[in-house]
Amino acid sequence: MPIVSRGFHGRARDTRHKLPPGQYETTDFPVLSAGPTPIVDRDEWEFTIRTETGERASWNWAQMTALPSETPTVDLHCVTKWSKFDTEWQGVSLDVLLEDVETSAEYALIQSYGDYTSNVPLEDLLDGQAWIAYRYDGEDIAPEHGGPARLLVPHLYFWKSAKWVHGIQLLAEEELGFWETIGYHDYGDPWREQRYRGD
Ligand SMILES: Nc1nc2c(c(=O)[nH]1)N[C@H]1C(S)=C(S)[C@@H](COP(=O)(O)O)O[C@H]1N2
Ligand SMILES: [Mo]
Repeated sequence: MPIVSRGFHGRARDTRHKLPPGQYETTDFPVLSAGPTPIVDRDEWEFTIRTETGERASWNWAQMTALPSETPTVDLHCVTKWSKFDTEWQGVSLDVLLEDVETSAEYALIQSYGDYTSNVPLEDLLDGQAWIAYRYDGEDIAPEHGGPARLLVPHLYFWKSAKWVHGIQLLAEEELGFWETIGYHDYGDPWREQRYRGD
C-alpha cells in the first residue's frame, strides 16, 4: 500500500526521507569553527598520510590537484541539528590517496592546521565515502569553510569533516579527536543519532 503523506501539497519537496532523526533542513551554510580560521597558503600547503609503522606519503597543492578528482553531491548533517542537502564539492577520493599506502591500521586520526582533530575508522574513509575536497559549489573552498582543503566524510556527522586538513595518522588503536574527547560520539552516525558518547 502506498504511503500517503497528509499535508504534502503541490511542488513542496518531500525531503523527509533525507533527514536523519532530530535534524532540520537549512539552505544556509553555517560556519562552525572551534577556534580562529588558520590562514594556509596554497604554496605552503601539504597533506601527509602517516602509517602506524611510520611510513609517510605527502602531497603538495600541485600534486593533490593534479590527481583524478570527483564531484560528489552530498547531504551534510551537523550535530547541532542542521542538515544541508545536495552540496556540490570537488576533491580527491581517499581511495586514490590510500591506494599505495601499506597499512593494517583500522583507525584514522584526521589532523588539521590549527590543531583540530577528528577520528574515523579507516574503513569509513574507503569505498567512495570520503574525499579531500578543495572546491565547493564551483569555487575554491572559502577559508571559513575549510579552504584550502577539508576532509569530506558526509555519511558521518559533519564535525568529522575536518576543515583545513593537514594529514591523516593511521593507527592500530583508536585515538579520539577534539570533540570525541570531550563527550561526542566516537563514530557519529546521524541515522542512528549517535551525537554523544553512549548514544
Ligand atoms: N579544523 C576544524 N574542522 C572542523 C571544525 C572545526 O572547528 N575545526 N568544526 C567541525 C564542525 S562541528 C562542523 S559542523 C563542520 C562545519 O563546517 P562549516 O563551517 O563549513 O559549516 O566542520 C567541522 N570541521
Ligand atoms: Mo558541527
